[in-house]
Amino acid sequence: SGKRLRVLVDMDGVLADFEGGFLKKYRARYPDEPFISLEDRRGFWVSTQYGQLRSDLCDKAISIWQSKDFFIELEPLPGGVEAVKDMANMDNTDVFICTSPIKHYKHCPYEKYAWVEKHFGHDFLEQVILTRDKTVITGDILIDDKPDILGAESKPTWEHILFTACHNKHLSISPFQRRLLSWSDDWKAILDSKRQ
Ligand code: UMP
Repeated sequence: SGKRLRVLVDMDGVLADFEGGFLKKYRARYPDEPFISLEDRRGFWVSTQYGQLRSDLCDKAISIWQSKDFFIELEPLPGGVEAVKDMANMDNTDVFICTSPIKHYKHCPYEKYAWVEKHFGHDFLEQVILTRDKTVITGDILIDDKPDILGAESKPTWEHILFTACHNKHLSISPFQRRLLSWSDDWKAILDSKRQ
């Protein structure tokens, strides 16, 4: 009953394994440089933590995700693709993949579309939203691993569900914020809680 539910699902760190893909390619390209294990990751920005480790490592980290084939070769996170396909097939439910491309645009936006086509099929490209500001996109729920999602709209329409990732799992969040621990967690209950 009631109106349709609109779910926005982030890509990097929620559907695609950005952290794992980064670490693998960083270690392959810079085998003699120090690195941060996924267990030791803190803070959303990989480049910031590498810069704190040694200042020149910030640019080395950035060079990894600016490279051709970085985004297309990211592995899907467990259960994510299946969950989003299930969600998209539910009654009264619209799902959009809402993702922020990097400003080095040579490969990333293209490869984000190609990744969605590869894992969801060509028709699902209709559901892709590329934006650097998710606050101006309307929806009921935004499932995203970034703890602070800010932008031009100070009162976004969506409730942010924090998707647990290596960099945010130790964060204590407001008792009003909800988490999705993984795609094995009860995402259907979160959707149902927002239905009229
Ligand atoms: N990103 C950076 N620097 C980092 C980590 C990630 O630029 O240290 C990029 C990768 C994604 C974007 O393109 O930021 C994050 O997008 P969302 O997950 O917020 O959609």
